[in-house]
Amino acid sequence: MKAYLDLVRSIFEQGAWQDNRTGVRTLSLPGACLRFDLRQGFPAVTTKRLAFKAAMGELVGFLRAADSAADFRALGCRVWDQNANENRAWLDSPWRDGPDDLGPVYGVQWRQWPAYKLLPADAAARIEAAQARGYRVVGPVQDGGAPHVLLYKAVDQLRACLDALIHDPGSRRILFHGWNWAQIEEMALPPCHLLYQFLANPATRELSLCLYIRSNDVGLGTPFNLAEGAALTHLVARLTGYEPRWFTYFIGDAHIYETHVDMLREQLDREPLPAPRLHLSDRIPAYADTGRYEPEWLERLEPADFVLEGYRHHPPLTAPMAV
Ligand code: UFP
Repeated sequence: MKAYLDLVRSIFEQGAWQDNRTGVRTLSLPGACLRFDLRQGFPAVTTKRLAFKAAMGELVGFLRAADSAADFRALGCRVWDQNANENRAWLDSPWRDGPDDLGPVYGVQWRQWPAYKLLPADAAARIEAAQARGYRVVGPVQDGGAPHVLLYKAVDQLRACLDALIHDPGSRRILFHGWNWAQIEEMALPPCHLLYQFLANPATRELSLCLYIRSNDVGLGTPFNLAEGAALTHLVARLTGYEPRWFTYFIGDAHIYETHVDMLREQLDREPLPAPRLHLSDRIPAYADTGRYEPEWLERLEPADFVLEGYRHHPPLTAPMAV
């Protein structure tokens, strides 16, 4: 994880202090990129202890379209508690539906992105085409003084990516997105990691991921987000018949909170240890071996299906999360 420490160092060297909505200042660097060869090991931070189980609990919550902090807690992940129940702006929001509610965050967009079509009532061919793509008629409506039909479907973007990896792997359009403009205000936290693009090479049987994160808390968020992105690449590769290869991680606003400076300076004084390896439970079927495509494993997974092997790390370090 030298790449992580290099990022921390470059923020200390080139970043500038900035105010933000949390009230805790950050040292920010606009634009950064980390790249990992997943064949060489799993990108777990070693200069402190990575909360691996909690990270996998969060990832499994995303895969199940979790929308409440209670769902994440049940999976062993408490990182959503504060965002659900302590952020003043969210507590006052008309969209918040009681304690623990998060709104349609991450996984809801990944698995159930709401899509609507408003079509003229006489556009029979288009209405039929939409229905053939899974849209159902919500009802007749008037729009602009003319009769229309409103249609709806929940788009399972992640599943569509897996389908494409099976049926059209050379495609350069295999991606899912979390930034749904129509629902941003309904979320406890607008997505940080928001654009995931899978790149498959049927010739080498390698699967790569490019991940874009608009805003990243480098002290607490980055280690978590790296682990989740890499684990997702392993999982998708297993289910679609590939080996995980390149994981490229793009950051928009890469920042260090003022309250994390000591923790990160301490980590820079520590020598990184060799990367561990990720073992995915044997119960998750490998498409490469079985030839059977079983995307329903996306929902069946448990956090314990991800096991980190040979993980050596320096003593744990903690710092408060800015909410
Ligand atoms: N943050 C991350 N990774 C995440 C996540 C949040 O680093 O997966 F959900 C951090 C980034 C930032 C804050 O410090 O949370 C979000 O604040 P904002 O929306 O103002 O960028």
